[in-house]
Amino acid sequence: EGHLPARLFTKQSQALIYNYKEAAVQRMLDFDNVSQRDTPSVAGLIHPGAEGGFYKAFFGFKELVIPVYNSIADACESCPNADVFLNFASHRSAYQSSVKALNQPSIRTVVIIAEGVPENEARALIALAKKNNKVIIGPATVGGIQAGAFKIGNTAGTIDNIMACKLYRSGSVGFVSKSGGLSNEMYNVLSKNTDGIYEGIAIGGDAFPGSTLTDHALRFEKLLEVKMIVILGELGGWDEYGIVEALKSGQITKPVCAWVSGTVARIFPTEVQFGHAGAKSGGETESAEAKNAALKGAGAIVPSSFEDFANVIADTYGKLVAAGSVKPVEEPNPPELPLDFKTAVKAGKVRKPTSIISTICDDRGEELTYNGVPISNICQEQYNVGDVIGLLWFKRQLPAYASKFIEMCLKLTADHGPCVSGAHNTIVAARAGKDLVSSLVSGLLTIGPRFGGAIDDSARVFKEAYDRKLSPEEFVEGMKAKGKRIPGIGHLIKSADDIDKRVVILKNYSKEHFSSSQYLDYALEVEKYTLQKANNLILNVDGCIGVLFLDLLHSCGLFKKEEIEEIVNVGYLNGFFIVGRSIGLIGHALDQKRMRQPLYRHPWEDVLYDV
Ligand code: Q5B
Repeated sequence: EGHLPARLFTKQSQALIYNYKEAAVQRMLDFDNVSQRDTPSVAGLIHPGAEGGFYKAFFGFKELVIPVYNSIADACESCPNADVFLNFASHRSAYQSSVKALNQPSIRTVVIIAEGVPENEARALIALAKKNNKVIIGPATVGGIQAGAFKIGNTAGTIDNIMACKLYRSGSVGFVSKSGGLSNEMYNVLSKNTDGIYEGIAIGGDAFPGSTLTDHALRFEKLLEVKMIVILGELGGWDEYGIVEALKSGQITKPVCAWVSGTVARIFPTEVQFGHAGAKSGGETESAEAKNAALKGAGAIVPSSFEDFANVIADTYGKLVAAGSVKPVEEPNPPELPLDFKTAVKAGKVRKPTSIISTICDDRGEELTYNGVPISNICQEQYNVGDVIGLLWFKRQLPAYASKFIEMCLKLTADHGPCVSGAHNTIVAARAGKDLVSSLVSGLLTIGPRFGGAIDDSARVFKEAYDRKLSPEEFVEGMKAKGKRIPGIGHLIKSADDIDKRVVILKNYSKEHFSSSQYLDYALEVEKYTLQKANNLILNVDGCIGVLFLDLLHSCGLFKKEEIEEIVNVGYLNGFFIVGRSIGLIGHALDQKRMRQPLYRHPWEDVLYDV
């Protein structure tokens, strides 16, 4: 004991954080800000196994980019100024990572947060630290803080607590405790009864702490800024007797206020294990009473109970002030820390226009809803894909025959062989080694005015022509005069002689279930006219879906006139071909990949070279 350097931290100290916790990083940086540090106390983060990169956090109002390293050695080499290693590894891996850190020349202090580090490993780490001249704080610790200079991880809790306890500026008390939780309480007590702490350390509650109460009390004795020492011990172990010896031998001369908690243990008839691994009521000498008595006997100022601790501290501090040993602190004006946006929103302190409006689903509650219908209802009540499309596209519950019609459209357009534009593109992309989504998208991109994808346009033109009461001849010749083809008319292989079965199925279904067929009837009159020109100018599958949907929208009684206009103008209906054909395109991509098909090259003889 007594081998630790007096000064562990300064206002320039920097840490590397292993297995970093985002909240702890931000709390350290917020502390830096209110302490008016010029440099952030976090030099780098270590995320073992990650690819490296950067992590963004706030340093005051500004965002800071902190490098992330994938090994301790890399981090230490890149950040030679960082001499504190803050280890957030679990109790399972704290040993290995701490050994690596203790072997780094640039690291001086290793803080081990994990609780439950095996005692043999803790002892091995202590031996290694001694050998390499390093300092360990922990295991099972929250860390420590040098007021206004450097804070370890979550020590002292939230920024509100730091402000309330004035930890952003230096006081004159050196405080050391076993418990991290109680150290937060003591920062409060000390801020009210003294000018606050110079430094506070929680050594951790294990039976074998990396540094002891005595180690830190001896450091405080050497630090000129520390005028009095406050110690909060606990039952179990003999650490407090080191302080007794140091007081007796004159190694500690500064006033020491001490309290050993755990006096309650005497009311239990048998040995009691308290929260900390080291807090065990063992033999008589390990009891809180015995240790308090020994400390008092050696000259420490010991209260009669924990409740009286604050009075004892205030009294001791008052005497130092009266003797002129402590000069009143000049209160700095710490910068106000901006509220985090999320915190401010939660507290109802800010308002901000939203960037996105969504009216179709809500994923914020316990259960996702599609247009207000919980997904469990969708499954339990046997909603089909057509019903889901009804909720998410049309924002209403469609009648069963309509949902079934949508499903038929999806099934009938799912595929039309490998030779059509979409499938061909998908096959070529898959054979070029592209992934599933690229192959799918390559096929989907052909959907448009010529290849399937003429549904919306056909609904638009047939609706306009019918609503304007154009005769089929006027409509067809009018389009021709404008140099336009009629969307939904014509097919490359299907004709009046080789009818498209898909169209037949859709027409039959509509006859059976739809209460009106005005647009279909009109389209069939148009078809009669175009078939006079060429027998492939049939009402094709796109055209048929387009006009049937017009009939459905008009006859189901769920849509107003303006809503139908909007559906047609916005262009909902190609969605059926896109969703349906995606099924087939995925099938083609998988088919090619399954058969390990090589790169496709179109044959020369199939190209007319006319250069
Ligand atoms: N003529 C589909 O053309 C095709 C006319 C027309 C008036 C028309 C053509 C067209 C509109 C777009 C459309 C969806 C390119 C089709 C689909 C999905 C698919 C595919 C599959 C699947 C076929 C010959 C004469 C010319 C033209 C005239 C042609 N179309 N007149 N309105 N619409 N349709 N697309 O056969 O006087 O000689 O100059 O663009 O609805 O893609 O299975 O393959 O599931 O994957 O090459 O079913 O109709 O006709 O260019 O030789 O023209 O007919 O003006 O007259 P063709 P062309 P003229 S469903």
